[in-house]
Amino acid sequence: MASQPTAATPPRDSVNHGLRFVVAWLVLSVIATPLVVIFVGPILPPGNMTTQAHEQIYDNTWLAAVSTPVLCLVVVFLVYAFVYFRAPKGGALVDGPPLREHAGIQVVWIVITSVTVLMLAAFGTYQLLQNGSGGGQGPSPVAVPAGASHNLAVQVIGQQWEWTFRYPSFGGVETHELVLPQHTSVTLHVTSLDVVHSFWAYQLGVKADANPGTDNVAYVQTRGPGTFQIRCAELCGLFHGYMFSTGRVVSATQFQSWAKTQEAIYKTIAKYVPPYAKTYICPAAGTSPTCSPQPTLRGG
Ligand SMILES: [Cu+2]
Repeated sequence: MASQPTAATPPRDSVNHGLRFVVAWLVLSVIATPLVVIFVGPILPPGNMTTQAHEQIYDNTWLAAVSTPVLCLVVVFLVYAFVYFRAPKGGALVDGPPLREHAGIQVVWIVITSVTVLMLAAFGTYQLLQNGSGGGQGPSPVAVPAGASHNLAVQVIGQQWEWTFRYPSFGGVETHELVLPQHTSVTLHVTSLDVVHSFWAYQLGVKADANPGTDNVAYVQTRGPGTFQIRCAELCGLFHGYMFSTGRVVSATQFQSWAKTQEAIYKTIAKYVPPYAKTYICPAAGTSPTCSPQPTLRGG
């Protein structure tokens, strides 16, 4: 039904605001998106210490690129509304014409947002399946990189409130520093002695929950050399905020030399430490063949 202009519903002006808005949004998006990819992409987190972290930067760059037009939409809408739909100075505050449903806009909106979300979900799943993307996959990983059975294994043990690292291929040596050789495929076995922690090695691009009685596996391929930050990312008690340390990615020669030194130091205390096992707390006696129940020897 054609509406007649009344005092309550002022006549529509001749300007096609919709078209002008869409053109302004498209122009800004076409300019802003490549600038974000070129200048913001390289400084996005988490870092370049592993292939997985490097790929996460790539993923984050994609996310930033896809969300740039959305940000432009909001900015253009705000600026356009401020400029063109302000109440005239000194004029009466008059409400605009009522908004009615518009099937075309609704369909376009649903299609664009659905395609965007589904595309990102498919992209994320593909990336995840390539090499695990640095995430903890539990005791039976699905996304296993090629040749993972030859990886350097390192166990990450969380307890209130520190991290310990064990190297089963170096006599089960325990250290308080995580040192990894450059250009090496590493399998991280993350577990806990008490409550739930989360092993977050920022520049390695690794985040894996440390659950008592669980061997949570994550894969990384180191790059480096350099240092990386380790934090607990799961509230685990009073001193959770102090549960952090620094790790290093070093050359293969430096790693061998460091590991041999640690092994020599460790020999004197090895008899007091439980033998290397995938977990140190059994969920229930005899339910797991890899579980070696130990009394709570470590850390008192
Ligand atoms: Cu914590």
